[in-house]
Amino acid sequence: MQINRRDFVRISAATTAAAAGGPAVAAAARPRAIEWHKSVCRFCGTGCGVQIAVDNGRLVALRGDPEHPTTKGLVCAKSLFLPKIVHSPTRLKYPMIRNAAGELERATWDQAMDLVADKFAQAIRDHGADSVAYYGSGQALSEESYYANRLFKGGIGTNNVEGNPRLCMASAVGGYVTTFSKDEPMGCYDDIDAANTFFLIGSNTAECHPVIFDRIMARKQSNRRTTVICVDPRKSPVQTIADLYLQPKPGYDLALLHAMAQVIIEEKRYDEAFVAQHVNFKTVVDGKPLAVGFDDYREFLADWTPEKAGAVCGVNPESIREAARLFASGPTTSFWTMGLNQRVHGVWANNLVHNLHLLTGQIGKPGATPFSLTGQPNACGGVRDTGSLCHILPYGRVVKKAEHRAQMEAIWGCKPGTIQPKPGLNTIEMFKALGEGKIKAMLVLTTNPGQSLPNLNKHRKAMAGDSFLVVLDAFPTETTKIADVVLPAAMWTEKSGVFGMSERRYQYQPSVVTPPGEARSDYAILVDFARRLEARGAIPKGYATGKLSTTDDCWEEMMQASKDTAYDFRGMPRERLKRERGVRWPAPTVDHPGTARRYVKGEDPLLDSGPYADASLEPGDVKFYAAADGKANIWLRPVVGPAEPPDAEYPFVLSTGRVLEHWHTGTMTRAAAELRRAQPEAFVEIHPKDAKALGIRTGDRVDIESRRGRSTIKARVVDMPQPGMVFVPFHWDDEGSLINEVTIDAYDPGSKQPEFKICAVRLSKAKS
Ligand SMILES: Nc1nc2c(c(=O)[nH]1)N[C@H]1C(S)=C(S)[C@@H](COP(=O)(O)OP(=O)(O)OC[C@H]3O[C@@H](n4cnc5c(=O)[nH]c(N)nc54)[C@H](O)[C@@H]3O)O[C@H]1N2
Ligand SMILES: Nc1nc2c(c(=O)[nH]1)N[C@H]1C(S)=C(S)[C@@H](COP(=O)(O)OP(=O)(O)OC[C@H]3O[C@@H](n4cnc5c(=O)[nH]c(N)nc54)[C@H](O)[C@@H]3O)O[C@H]1N2
Ligand code: SF4
Ligand SMILES: [Mo]
Repeated sequence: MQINRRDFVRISAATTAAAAGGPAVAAAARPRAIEWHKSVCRFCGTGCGVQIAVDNGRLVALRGDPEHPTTKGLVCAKSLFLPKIVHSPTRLKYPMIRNAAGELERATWDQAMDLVADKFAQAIRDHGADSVAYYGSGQALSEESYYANRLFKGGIGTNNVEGNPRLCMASAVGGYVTTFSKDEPMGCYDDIDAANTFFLIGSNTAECHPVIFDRIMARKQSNRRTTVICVDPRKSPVQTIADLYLQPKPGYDLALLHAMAQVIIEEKRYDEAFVAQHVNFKTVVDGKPLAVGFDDYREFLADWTPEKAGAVCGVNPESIREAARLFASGPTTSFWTMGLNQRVHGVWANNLVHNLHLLTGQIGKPGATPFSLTGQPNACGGVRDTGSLCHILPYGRVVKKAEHRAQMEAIWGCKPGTIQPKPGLNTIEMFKALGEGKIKAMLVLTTNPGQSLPNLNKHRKAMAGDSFLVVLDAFPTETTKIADVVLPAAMWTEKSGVFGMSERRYQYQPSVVTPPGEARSDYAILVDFARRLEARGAIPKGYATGKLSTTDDCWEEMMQASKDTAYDFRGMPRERLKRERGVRWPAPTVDHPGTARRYVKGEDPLLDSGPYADASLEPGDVKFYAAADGKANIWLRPVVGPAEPPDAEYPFVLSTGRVLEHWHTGTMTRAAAELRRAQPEAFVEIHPKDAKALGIRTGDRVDIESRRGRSTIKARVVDMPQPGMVFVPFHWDDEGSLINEVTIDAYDPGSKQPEFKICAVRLSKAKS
């Protein structure tokens, strides 16, 4: 079947809309032998409920699950090809060890695992616990991340636990924590059906969270008062449904957000009672937070009138005023993703969106919520909630607090003092340390840093160097190419466990087919690894399994670890999750239905009992209970531009991101011929004005060069990026086309998230 992209996008829209009906890819299915199972899409953080058909031990079809309470039978195109991807002939099937000639050679599991355990145990013995590291993923199951975190922090005794959510959600975490004192969105997808204003900033919702986008469109169709504001320097498909489109200069929308607040105050559109009751104002002086007042905020904003801000961010002042008015009228739901997070001021950008919600009281009521869309299927439940980053511990705890360490040591059954008080290395520092030989052994799981890290020339060298790199993946990748040991992993429905998506819903995915060749689940591999470390004395006796031999056992411990925390999900035993279409935490008891809106009395059970209970509240009252005084913070943040703005030598802004049909480094989606055909190769979008000046036409090969590296990629001349900006998706790995060799690894000092969205480049038509 030959389909071009236009057909493809049409088909995807149709399948998204119609998926509630019947099986969309059921042609191969013979009704007699088919069994249908409920499951979860393994791609984006929307977390769509799906049904999958198994025939003779193989996945043969996928359809949206019409019984799913919030995704309601909708799915997008990528998920329809999951059965094909899982059964792709290109899957990794056997363990492999790099031989003396530098080639990967098939090995037995015992050989490979003994080598891995020897190398880690030796590093720990000779160089200490901090000479080893774990680099995981928001696509691993919750139990996998929890177990790895437990093994490294509580077993080995190192906080060198990181993962790709550092590249993705760290600034959103920083934003929620600094504003509300706890991570994770408080709203839910139901809010879409009640919102009148959608503020979509730095999110290509149409291509990256298509089912959420469909739901926004459905709201717009059914309610004529609904307006969509889109803020993006590039005209992504979101802009096509926007009633108001603001196109700021890349990296300067902090000015725009302050100007909206300035208008809201100036025109008295703020919610005085809400602010008085629920908000503190804060600034930072000499590196320390300082409480200020509403008048200080008003004064601070005087520098950010729409005229002044417009001059900085390039948006016309009247549009800023209109955006502010629409925002204040509400109910307003904001969605944002990497356009705000992947910035050196990502945390501040997140704070400034929260500021607008707090100022206008657009929070804690139906349709009104600041909602950071999570990228990966399990960045929220799996990595943020389980605390699998270098500075945090499960369920809102942090390594710096002695009390939190002691709690986790008791739950994990490790010796007091095992968990280190100092955060480990963050992702960029960790790969730097690998290159410098300070990290001697690293385990990489369900992520492909050999393609997805910024400033790749530097970090690939580190990965390919003398240190020992072991990679668990389902497909060959740019990272397996340079690994010392490659372990074949079972993927998606070849294993069972939990995914937790953007709206705090934890969903169970059953194992329904067997993995190819000798592939094993990541959990089984981790447990095997831990047992071998135990045998070598690198972790205490009995720590490897304790009671955690299976993901089911692990889930039991995880539920208990959430007791008395703001995440309480003790009401979600396995049996319940197997039966229901997921449950949104908090859900402290099995009879609790789950929480649509956190921090709202009458909805959030934590306001009724437990450490955060408050009997003085009336139903509907809001309390940001994670803060000692129950209030949230409006931050007075400075406006600062990107780390590397364009200049005379490198006059263009390079921005990178995604397309509908592919997933990240493309290892999975390129395995489906239909997706590959729809978007076969890397491209760079260039504005027609710039293309004309450079003599470049669609189809020409273009050299894109930064201070760090060069890619050569085919041009698409389109009026999508603004003049002076080019856009490249990072899904392809053909020779010379790795765009991350060009990007910058400067990162936000708070969240440590790199600025994938902005760096300076020069462009020229390639010689050949
Ligand atoms: N099809 C598909 N869907 C996916 C993924 C995928 O790989 N493919 N990945 C998933 C993951 S992990 C993630 S993190 C999400 C990412 O989802 P998104 O963040 O929506 O996607 P991106 O394409 O990375 O970037 C979004 C937009 O940010 C804009 N942007 C760049 N600079 C700025 C700026 O300075 N200000 C503002 N306001 N906007 C800016 C870009 O122009 C771009 O349109 O998608 C998830 N969904
Ligand atoms: N230039 C640029 N770079 C970026 C970004 C950007 O916007 N621009 N975005 C960043 C963001 S937000 C993200 S989230 C990262 C994503 O970056 P990565 O996580 O590196 O990208 P993926 O392709 O999702 O890698 C997941 C890998 O896991 C494998 N896999 C799938 N299922 C399983 C499984 O069950 N077990 C195991 N062991 N392996 C499995 C897949 O084959 C794949 O190789 O990229 C970051 N890099
Ligand atoms: S929107 Fe995301 S979760 Fe839903 S089907 Fe598409 S890729 Fe999967
Ligand atoms: Mo992401």
